[in-house]
Amino acid sequence: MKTRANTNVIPGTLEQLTDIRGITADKVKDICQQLGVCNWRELTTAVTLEQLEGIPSLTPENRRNIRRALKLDKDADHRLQLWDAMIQGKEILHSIRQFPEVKRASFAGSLRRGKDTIGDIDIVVQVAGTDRKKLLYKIDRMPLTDRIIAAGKSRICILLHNQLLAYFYLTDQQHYGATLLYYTGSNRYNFSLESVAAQKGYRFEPDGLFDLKNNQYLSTENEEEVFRHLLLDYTPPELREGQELIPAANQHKLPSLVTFNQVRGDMQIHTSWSDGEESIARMAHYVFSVFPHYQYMVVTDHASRERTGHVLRPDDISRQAAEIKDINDAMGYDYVKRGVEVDILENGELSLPDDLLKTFDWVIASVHSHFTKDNTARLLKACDNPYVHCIGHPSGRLIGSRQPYPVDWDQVFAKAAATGTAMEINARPNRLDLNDTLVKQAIANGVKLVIDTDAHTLAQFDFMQLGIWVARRAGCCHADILNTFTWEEIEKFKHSGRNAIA
Ligand code: DGT
Ligand code: CA
Ligand code: ZN
Repeated sequence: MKTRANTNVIPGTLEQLTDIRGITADKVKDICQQLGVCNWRELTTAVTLEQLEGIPSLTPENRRNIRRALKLDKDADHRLQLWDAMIQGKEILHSIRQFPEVKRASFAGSLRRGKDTIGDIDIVVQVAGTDRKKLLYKIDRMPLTDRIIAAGKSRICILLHNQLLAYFYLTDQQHYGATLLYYTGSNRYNFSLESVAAQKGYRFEPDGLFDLKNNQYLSTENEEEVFRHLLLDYTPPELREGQELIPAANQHKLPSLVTFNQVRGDMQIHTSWSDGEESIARMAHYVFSVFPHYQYMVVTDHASRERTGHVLRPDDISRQAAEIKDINDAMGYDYVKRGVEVDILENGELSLPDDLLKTFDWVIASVHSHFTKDNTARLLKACDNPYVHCIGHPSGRLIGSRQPYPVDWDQVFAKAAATGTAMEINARPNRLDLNDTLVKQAIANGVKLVIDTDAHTLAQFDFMQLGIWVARRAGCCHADILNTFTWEEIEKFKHSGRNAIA
């Protein structure tokens, strides 16, 4: 049984520190007296300055749990890739939505904004009634839960078996909108919402939107209601990274972001002709049935001199073309397009000669070697080749394991726009290349993007959603993304460049 702290000794809300696993009222008293902290802000500063180390009654585990509960235990080198966080987040949502106390639950934080890496999982939960003990008991027994780190009236923090932290923010029906908006962030975006709210006589808080005139919280059952009170258009989570779009949201000028349903086909796929695991026929039939809104899919096996292992050799090309023709004949139309991914060699030349390149429907040129040198010249030369339609994973980064190589992007994007060469948003979880910032720069230069999955297995076609997130965070609309167009329109783009289509 936990003892509540004596408020004569423990100032204000700091008694909530006893919500943290292993932190007794006596330990909170030690913290307050020995560090002289009186509120959460002072406590946060003291924890950041590692002053907890000087308190003998705290074990290392105590100190760690305090840092975890205050979100001060984040490690920039160990952020989870978006895909992995999404899989685990979905499993948590699936579990808690089965509890009768849970009326609504939604991702918040960086996971909802679709950032490429995630520090921790945030979930806003609408709970029925005030008895939250049962909920806590059930959360403790979810398959993914290792242990509960902190449990208070409005916030629960758990450690997952993989050491990731997940936070639940508990609210009710009337405050769900503002609470979800607050915990979706980002921090920078919240600061600007706080000042917009202040100008209108409100206070934007984690617990709701507080009306200073009437001294009460406004009812905000969903985020749309908060935006309406603040006289802003609904701003999708992906656009809530900074403050730049607040004026646009006020003047009805937010971009109409691209959606997954607008995608008409996947444009980078590897089959068993190179390093993929499935035949073309199996991939085609799978994609055709699982993604009914797709109208085409482009097979782009590696025709490489630099890769070891299985690649498409020049004398395979006509046999692969015959196989694709048979599949298309059976399907009744040209669903499968003939593409290829070639290497951009060190001198900027390509791994297939032009007379072979020009026989393909779609040619992706990618850097697969020399990842540390400045690759501007190689990319420029590849764009200049009239048979190259797209640059694959243009920056070369691998999240967590390889930095992007140096490139003068102003030059490359200007060249891509001038030559009508598309840039890829490769949606593999460890690539997400181009990233959101570079995509923003690319579209500002009039460059078209292609979002594709680089699928080597059937399950990897699901990565498309990650690429959509990158594009949306960059503010891309349908017109910026080539594979939201019909194949006929893509043919026009291939022949006449970016001005050929809207
Ligand atoms: P992460 O977890 O590092 O990937 O990034 P976020 O954006 O998920 O940040 P996190 O988990 O620290 O907090 C979730 C959201 O809660 C954050 O995006 C905005 C909101 N938030 C948290 N702390 C503060 C704060 O001190 N001030 C304001 N204005 N917002 C906060
Ligand atoms: Ca987070
Ligand atoms: Zn590649």
